[in-house]
Amino acid sequence: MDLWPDGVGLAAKLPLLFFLIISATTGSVRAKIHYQKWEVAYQFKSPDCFQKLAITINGRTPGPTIIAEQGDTVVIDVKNALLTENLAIHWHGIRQIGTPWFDGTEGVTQCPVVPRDTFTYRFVVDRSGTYMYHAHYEMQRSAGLYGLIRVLPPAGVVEPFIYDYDRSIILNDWWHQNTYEQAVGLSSKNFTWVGEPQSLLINGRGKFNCSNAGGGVCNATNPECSPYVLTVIPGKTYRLRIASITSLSALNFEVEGHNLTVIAADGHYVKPFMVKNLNIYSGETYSVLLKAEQDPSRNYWAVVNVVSRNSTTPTGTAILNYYPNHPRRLPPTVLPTGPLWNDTMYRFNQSIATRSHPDYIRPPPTTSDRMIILLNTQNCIDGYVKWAVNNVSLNLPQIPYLITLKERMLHAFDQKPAPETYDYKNYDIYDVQKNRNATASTSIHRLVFNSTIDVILQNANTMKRNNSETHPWHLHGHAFWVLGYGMGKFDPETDPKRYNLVDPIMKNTVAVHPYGWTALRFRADNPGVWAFHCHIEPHFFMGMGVVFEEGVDKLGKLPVAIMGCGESKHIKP
Ligand SMILES: *[C@@H]1O[C@H](CO)[C@@H](O)[C@H](O)[C@H]1NC(C)=O
Ligand SMILES: *[C@@H]1O[C@H](CO)[C@@H](O)[C@H](O)[C@H]1NC(C)=O
Ligand SMILES: *[C@@H]1O[C@H](CO)[C@@H](O)[C@H](O)[C@H]1NC(C)=O
Ligand SMILES: *[C@@H]1O[C@H](CO)[C@@H](O)[C@H](O)[C@H]1NC(C)=O
Ligand SMILES: *[C@@H]1O[C@H](CO)[C@@H](O)[C@H](O)[C@H]1NC(C)=O
Ligand SMILES: *[C@@H]1O[C@H](CO)[C@@H](O)[C@H](O)[C@H]1NC(C)=O
Ligand SMILES: *[C@@H]1O[C@H](CO)[C@@H](O)[C@H](O)[C@H]1NC(C)=O
Ligand SMILES: *[C@@H]1O[C@H](CO)[C@@H](O)[C@H](O)[C@H]1NC(C)=O
Ligand SMILES: *[C@@H]1O[C@H](CO)[C@@H](O)[C@H](O)[C@H]1NC(C)=O
Ligand SMILES: *[C@@H]1O[C@H](CO)[C@@H](O)[C@H](O)[C@H]1NC(C)=O
Ligand SMILES: *[C@@H]1O[C@H](CO)[C@@H](O)[C@H](O)[C@H]1NC(C)=O
Ligand SMILES: [Cu+2]
Repeated sequence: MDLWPDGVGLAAKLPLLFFLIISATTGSVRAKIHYQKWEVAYQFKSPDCFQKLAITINGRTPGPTIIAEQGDTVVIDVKNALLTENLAIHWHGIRQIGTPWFDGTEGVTQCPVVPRDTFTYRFVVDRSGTYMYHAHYEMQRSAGLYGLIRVLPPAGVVEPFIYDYDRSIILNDWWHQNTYEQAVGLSSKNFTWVGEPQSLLINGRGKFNCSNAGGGVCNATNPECSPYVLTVIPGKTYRLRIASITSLSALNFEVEGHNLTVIAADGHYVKPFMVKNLNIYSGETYSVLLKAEQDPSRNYWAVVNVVSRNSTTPTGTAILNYYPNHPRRLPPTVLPTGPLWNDTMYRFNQSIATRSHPDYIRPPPTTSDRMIILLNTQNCIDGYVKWAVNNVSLNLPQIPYLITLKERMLHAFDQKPAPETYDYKNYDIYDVQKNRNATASTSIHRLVFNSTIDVILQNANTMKRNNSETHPWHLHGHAFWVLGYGMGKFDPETDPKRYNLVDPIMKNTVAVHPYGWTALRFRADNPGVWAFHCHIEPHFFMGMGVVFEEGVDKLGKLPVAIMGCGESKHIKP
């Protein structure tokens, strides 16, 4: 009953046999090319029973799952059929080694794809794991352009866990207002917040209460909004690849009556640990194992609840169906409500429990060359509400950085280096900022190629008294080591002494908890220009991000396809 062809993993049940079969053929195995043709268009959809325009890929939202093997090449011809809207698609978690121009980040690595144009993304999936793709142009992601990328290990490589079946679960939040209503509200002097999402979607399906639909078209029996059903065979073990692409919400996933064993995060194997509830932030992926060993005479709820915000959004539901029960038979129980939304320590604990699997530790460099401390604050600029990092709110330039840096069009953005720390001795992270005025800039951080960079994310109070939010930060082009988390203000003298240099997990997205800090380390060894930003769509839209440049001089000629906006249209190929 899965939405997509699934079922890899039977072979993993018999690792020895699997290994023998594959190793006999390894000599002839070649990296494959996976080609897809996508048409991106608006269509009326009812993912939560309420009809609205959604961005679809070949008529679907979520879009098709890309399944490839480590080392394969993925080629996607994307036709922009949005009629009146530009487009760019980011391959979240794919490092784009050697192809920074196909990262799909409008304003950073490419000009947008204009209506009627076709843009071809071509990249290697160099690491097994669960990844995502989504729009990276203004607030387009929340209109429905998203999907999963599943990269399998090379043939013959056995993973450090055993399961029978492999299933994917992608989580999202959903508004009935269109993306423009939200974007205009955020970018007006009369700041207007769209409010909490109407629904949470599990594999693109939610359930809005149609009695509250006002004048909108809402049909509770529309098959598009029938809940996702995960059918399990009693006694079998399921690998669930859970991904969150939410625009706003931090989520908590649970399957009633079943514990989950966390085995992977963002494409890296985790030292297994068991949870009843899994916290997952936008931009993260986790693999968990679920054993179907409860009373098989009934079905169970699989649910998501919002955490970290005092949300009004109802629980998102799916059904865990024990075969041969009827898949639509509702569980006899009330919906699980998840942990308390404000239980920060509970979520903090999951973060620190996430360590590298002992057999797969990639030791981090023991020292770093540079420490960048990024204070996240909510600010005002000329009467507009913004988010800022060290008092600078990121404005994307008209011409993408990759083009201007490579072509040395240095007038095209602010050449002053972005600030790499704040006045941490005097700044009170627990209080509303006394002077909320910040500045907006296109400035970036230029990194010495192949140097080791530490980034400390420092959280603080927002403009509202006694309020600090969770921000999941996502780094393009890299995986980083997560060296530590703390509550309160990071102390650059003492806290680095407590870093975990033994078994840190590597990730591409990590949360900074309310009033807390998170320390991460990466090597600037991937020539290109890379966004590092809060994955909450409205936060990035309001400036919560920075940009890193490294080794751009080592890149060959840029593809002409990424150019065409502003002055870049005059560049001769
Ligand atoms: C501000 O925006 C809200 C919501 O869009 C609207 O109801 C209100 O009239 C606006 N106020 C002003 C002063 O424009
Ligand atoms: C749907 O909303 C109506 C009106 O607010 C309410 O009476 C009803 O109980 C709701 N149904 C469910 C399933 O929550
Ligand atoms: C709701 O959807 C069902 C299934 O597609 C259809 O049979 C029914 O006529 C629809 N109801 C309305 C009021 O459109
Ligand atoms: C889940 O794990 C907890 C803690 O180890 C244990 O007490 C509980 O019995 C387990 N529940 C199930 C359904 O296995
Ligand atoms: C959470 O929201 C509810 C209303 O939705 C409100 O009654 C409650 O006071 C809020 N709690 C906090 C801690 O803000
Ligand atoms: C969370 O909010 C509830 C009220 O909604 C309150 O009773 C509780 O003390 C709060 N817990 C924490 C950890 O702040
Ligand atoms: C967090 O972990 C600590 C140490 O293991 C434990 O004492 C505490 O109860 C946990 N807190 C929550 C809220 O889970
Ligand atoms: C903040 O900037 C506004 C102009 O946007 C100005 O009127 C105000 O005086 C500034 N506030 C402070 C405390 O400097
Ligand atoms: C931001 O800039 C304002 C105005 O210059 C200043 O008062 C404030 O202290 C700065 N905040 C930070 C975090 O640097
Ligand atoms: C990058 O640095 C590492 C560690 O110092 C070194 O082993 C590697 O050769 C360097 N790579 C390049 C391309 O300079
Ligand atoms: C708000 O935080 C301050 C400390 O910064 C604390 O003294 C106060 O009690 C808090 N107020 C509420 C309503 O929690
Ligand atoms: Cu954020």
